[in-house]
Amino acid sequence: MAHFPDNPGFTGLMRMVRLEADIHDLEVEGEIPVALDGAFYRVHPDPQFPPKYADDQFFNGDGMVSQFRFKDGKVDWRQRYAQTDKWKLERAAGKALFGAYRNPLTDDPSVAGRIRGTANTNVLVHAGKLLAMKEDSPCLIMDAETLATDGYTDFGGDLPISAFTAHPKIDTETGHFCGFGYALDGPLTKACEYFEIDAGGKVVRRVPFEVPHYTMLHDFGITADYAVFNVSPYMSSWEQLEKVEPHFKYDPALPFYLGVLRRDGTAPIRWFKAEPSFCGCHVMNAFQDGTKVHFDLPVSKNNSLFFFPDVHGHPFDREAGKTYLTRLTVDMAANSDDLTEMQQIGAMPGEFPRIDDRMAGKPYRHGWMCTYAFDKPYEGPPGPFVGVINSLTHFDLATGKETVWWAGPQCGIQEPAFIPRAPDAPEGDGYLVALVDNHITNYSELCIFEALKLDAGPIARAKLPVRLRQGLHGNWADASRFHVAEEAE
Ligand code: V55
Ligand code: FE
Repeated sequence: MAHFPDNPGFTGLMRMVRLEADIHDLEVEGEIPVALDGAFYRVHPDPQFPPKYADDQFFNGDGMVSQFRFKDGKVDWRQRYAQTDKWKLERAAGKALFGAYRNPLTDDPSVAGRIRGTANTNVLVHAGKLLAMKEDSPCLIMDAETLATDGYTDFGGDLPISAFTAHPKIDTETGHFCGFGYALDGPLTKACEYFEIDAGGKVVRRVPFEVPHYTMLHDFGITADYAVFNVSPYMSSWEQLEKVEPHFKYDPALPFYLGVLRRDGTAPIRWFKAEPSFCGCHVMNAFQDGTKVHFDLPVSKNNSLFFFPDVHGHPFDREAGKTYLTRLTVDMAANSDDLTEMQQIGAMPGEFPRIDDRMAGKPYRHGWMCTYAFDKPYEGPPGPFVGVINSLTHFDLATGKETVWWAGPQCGIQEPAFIPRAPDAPEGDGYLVALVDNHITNYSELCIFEALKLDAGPIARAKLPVRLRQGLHGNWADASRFHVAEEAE
């Protein structure tokens, strides 16, 4: 009997979905662009079994991957669990064996040393495979068409690391997949590695480095020459893991750091420091301008993730936790390692920043985020993520213009993704897709917008007969990328 905890983490708007299904030809309102041939993939945490701890973190749920397959103006939907080693071991046992989020001290002895990953954070197609990622574990491989799980990979032995980021970047100049791993000498260690995997799936670069202290190294940015890492003042300790407290806590007394590493590994990483610190998590983009490195991300004065509590016990400060798009700039020619140049570049607060991914690492103009239109009414039930993530905003960084679409009083929005109109279309010329969840009717729909005309509303809505759980990240892949191109004979 699956008795899930009777608390707001698992009931109401946070109720599990646990549904693996196929729907051929979703109901559509409006017109799906006929030329689109590919799939939008996204993932949400969705515990297969009741957790061992009733207060378990949302981030600990098993990865549930959704695929929206676009072809000939139709959309098919498929949803499958990422069958991690954890998922298989627990399926065989009929119950949870792994304990609290990122806390191996809480696991059943029968799974000691097994990979704890949930593959619940991001899904992206590279080298003909769907990669399902969780930053504490190796990379899980799935079939881009069927969503069948292949298993964890170490890339033919070329990347034997214990952890693989969930926020890779594709450098469109080289076709390289750029990523990193952290805590590579074991839980809470400072050892990290930057790596690149070419378009054929071969590991071509490995550059070790260390963080100033163990932290949540969640996202990063690339530029033509550099990999750039943001360290917000999140920390952990064996003491808090022994007490089964949250894995991460926020210590405002720690500095904020920006680490700049040459992608070719020819110089040690350089850490720029800002005090007093601030908080940033997801990265919109980074780029170089001469010796300067610009790094754009939503930033708040204090902790923005309420479920990672303040280390000194201060209550969560909603106002200081509001994130605004901000440009951090460092000069690689400067002698000082102080990070002092910081400019707010967006007015709407929000998170889940995206770009036209072809612009990763380059000077760019267009960005999109989920935003918080606090002046709008909300009719849904209360819940941890609710009544807040209610709009999508396009940021034109050349003109400063912001264009907002509000999803209405009943709805929440999940992270968008950009789809170019054609492979060679100019930056921003294409579509934005985002899941819109109705908290009253309990249905989700995938909304498709003209990316530069959000205020016109969706041009099409592909409708699900269920509401998906709040998710994390996802990406579009053209059908030509579902398999590696055959070598010409
Ligand atoms: C994040 C998400 C995670 C995680 C660590 O958004 C950080 C940040 C979904 O899992 O494990
Ligand atoms: Fe993330």
